[in-house]
Amino acid sequence: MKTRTFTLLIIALTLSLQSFGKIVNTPNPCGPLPNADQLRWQDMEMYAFIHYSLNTYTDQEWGFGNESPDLFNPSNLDCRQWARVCKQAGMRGIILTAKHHCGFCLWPSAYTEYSVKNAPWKNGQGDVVRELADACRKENLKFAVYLSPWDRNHPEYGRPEYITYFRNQLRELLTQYGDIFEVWFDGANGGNGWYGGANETRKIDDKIYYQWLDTYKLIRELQPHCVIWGDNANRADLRWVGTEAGFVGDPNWSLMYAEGQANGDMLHHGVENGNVWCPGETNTSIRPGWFYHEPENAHVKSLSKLMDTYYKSVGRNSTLLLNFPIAPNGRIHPTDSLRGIAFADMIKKVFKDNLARKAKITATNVRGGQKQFAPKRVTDGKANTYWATDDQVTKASLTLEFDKPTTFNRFLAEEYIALGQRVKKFALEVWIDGEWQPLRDALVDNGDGLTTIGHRRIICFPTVTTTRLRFTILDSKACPLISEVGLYLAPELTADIPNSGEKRSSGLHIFFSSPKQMFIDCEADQTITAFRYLPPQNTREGTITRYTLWASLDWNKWEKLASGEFSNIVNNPIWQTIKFTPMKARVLRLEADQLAEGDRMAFEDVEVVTQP
Ligand code: FUL
Repeated sequence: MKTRTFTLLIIALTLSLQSFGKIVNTPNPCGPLPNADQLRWQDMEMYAFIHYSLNTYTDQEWGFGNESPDLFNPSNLDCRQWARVCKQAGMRGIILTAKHHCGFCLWPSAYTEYSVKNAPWKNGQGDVVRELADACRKENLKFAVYLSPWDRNHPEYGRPEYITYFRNQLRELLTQYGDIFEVWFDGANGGNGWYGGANETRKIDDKIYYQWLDTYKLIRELQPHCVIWGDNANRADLRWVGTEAGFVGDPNWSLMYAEGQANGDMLHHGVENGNVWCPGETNTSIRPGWFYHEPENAHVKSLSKLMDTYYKSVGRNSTLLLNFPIAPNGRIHPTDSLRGIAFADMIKKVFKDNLARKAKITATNVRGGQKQFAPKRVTDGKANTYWATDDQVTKASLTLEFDKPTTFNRFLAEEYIALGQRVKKFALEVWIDGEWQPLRDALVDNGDGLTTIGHRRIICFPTVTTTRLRFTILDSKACPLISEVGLYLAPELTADIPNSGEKRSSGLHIFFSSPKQMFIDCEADQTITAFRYLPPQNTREGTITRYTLWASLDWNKWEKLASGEFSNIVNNPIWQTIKFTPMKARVLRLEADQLAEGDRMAFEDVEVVTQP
C-alpha cells in the first residue's frame, strides 16, 4: 500500500513538473518589446492620410500663412465619400491634416481666427474634423490628426507663447473628437513665414523649442492609447522612415536608440541593437504631391507602383500611410479612388490562397519537442501561436513539402513580435532538378541575402514550380518565433507605367554661369507660360529650395518672372512648376537663392512650357 501511494505520488509529481515545464518553456522576451498600443497600431497595416487645407485652393504644397480663409468654400465637401473610398482602398483609419504649415485650422479652434469659422463654407459653421471623425466612426475606421508644429500664420511662432497655443489646440483635438489612434507632428520647418504680418524668417531648434516630452505627457493623459509619430524618433512611439517615396530599408529593425539624434540611415533601417521599440511608418502620396494639383491627375500612381510600395512597406515590417489629397470641390478625385480600390482588390487577390496550408511542414528543431511550438503553428492563421526552437538554437529550418508540384512567386513570414524582433538573416530555397536552389528577393538588389522579418516580411521572386521549399533562419538574436508562413501566386510585377506628359528637356541649351545661376536657352523666341524644375533624385546636394526666375529676349534686358520657394522639395523631390503670366522670351535665367545642401545648384531635368 505504502509503495503504491509513493509510486502515485511520483507520477503525479512528474506530470505536474512536466506541465510546469511547459509553462517555463515559454521563450524569454528578446530585447525591447512593443507595448500593446504599438502592437495594435502595427496590426492596422494600412491607413490613409488626407491632405486638405487652403493649399488646395492656392495650388501650393506649403502655404505661407497669409492666404485668405475666403478661399475655403468647397462646393461639395463630403467626408463620408472620403471615408468610404479609404475603406474600400483597404485603409483601416484616416489621419487628417487638421492644421498644415500655413496654420489654417479645419476645425473652429477657440484659440485663433484663422480657421473654418471665418470661411464662407457653411457660413463659418462647419467643422471638417468633426465631419470626418463622425464619418470614420460610421465606416468603422479609426481616426487620427496631423497638427503641424510649424505654423506660418501665428504671430508668436518661435516664442514660448506659441507652445501654449499649440498645446491648447492639441487639447481641443484630443478631447472633442472621440478616440484618436495617432498624432502626427511634422518635422518640417522652412524658416520664413507670414507670422502675423512680421513676414520674416524664424528658425527654431526643434529638439529644444517644442519641449516634446511635456507635450507627449499631455497626449498620454488625454488619449492613453494614442501612438505618437514624431520626428524625434527616440521618444515617440513611431518613426519616420527617412523618405516620402514610399519604401523602408532592408533590413528594417523596429528598434532605435532612446537618446541622441537619429540619422537618415537609422530612420530607414532602424537600429539592430537599439534600446527602445520604435517601428517605422512609411508615408507616401498616391500622387506626386501631398496636396491636390490638377496637372497631377495624369500622374496618380499606377497599380504596379502601389503594389511595389506595399511590398516595400507592409512587406518590410512597416505600416503604410497612403495619402489621398482632397480636390477643390471637397472630394477625393475619381482617379485616386479607383486606383486605391484597385490596389485593395489586388492585395486581396494576391493573398487569398495560402498554398503553404497544403504542405506538410517539418522542422529541424522544435522547442522542447512540444506541440504548442510545432511547425504547423505557422499556417494556423492565428497571430498568437508560433513555431519556436530551443533556446540555444538560432539556426533552424522549416521544410514545406507538397503532394504535387506547386507554383508560387511570393513568400510571407511573420515573427511573434510581442516577444521581440529576432531574425537577422534567413534564406529560401526550392527543390528544382534534384537540388536546392536559392530564391532571391526581386525587389532588393544588394545581393546580401534575406535579412529581417519582424511583423511581416514578403519576398517577391519570379514564379517557380516545385514540390519543396526550405525556409532557413540563418541568424537570430535568440531562438526564432515564427507565427505565420505563406506562399502565394500573384500576377507577375509589371514594369511601372511611365508618367506621361513629363517631357525631357529637349531643344533647350542649358549652362551654368556661376554655381548659383543657370541659363536655359530656348534658341528661339517663344511665349512661355511656365517653367519646371526636377531636382537631383539621389542626393540633396544642389537641390534649389528658394529661387528667382528671370526672362529675356535679347540676353540684355531681363524681366523678373517669379521668385519663391520650392516647398517640401527636400523630402519629396518631385517636379516643381513655376507658373507666370505668359510672356515672350528666348532665354530664362534661374538663380538659386537657397540650396538644401552644397554650394552648387543642380538639376535632374528642366522643362520650359510654351504656348503653341
Ligand atoms: C512633410 C510636409 O512638409 C508635407 O507638406 C507633408 O505634410 C508631409 C506628409 O510631410 O514633411
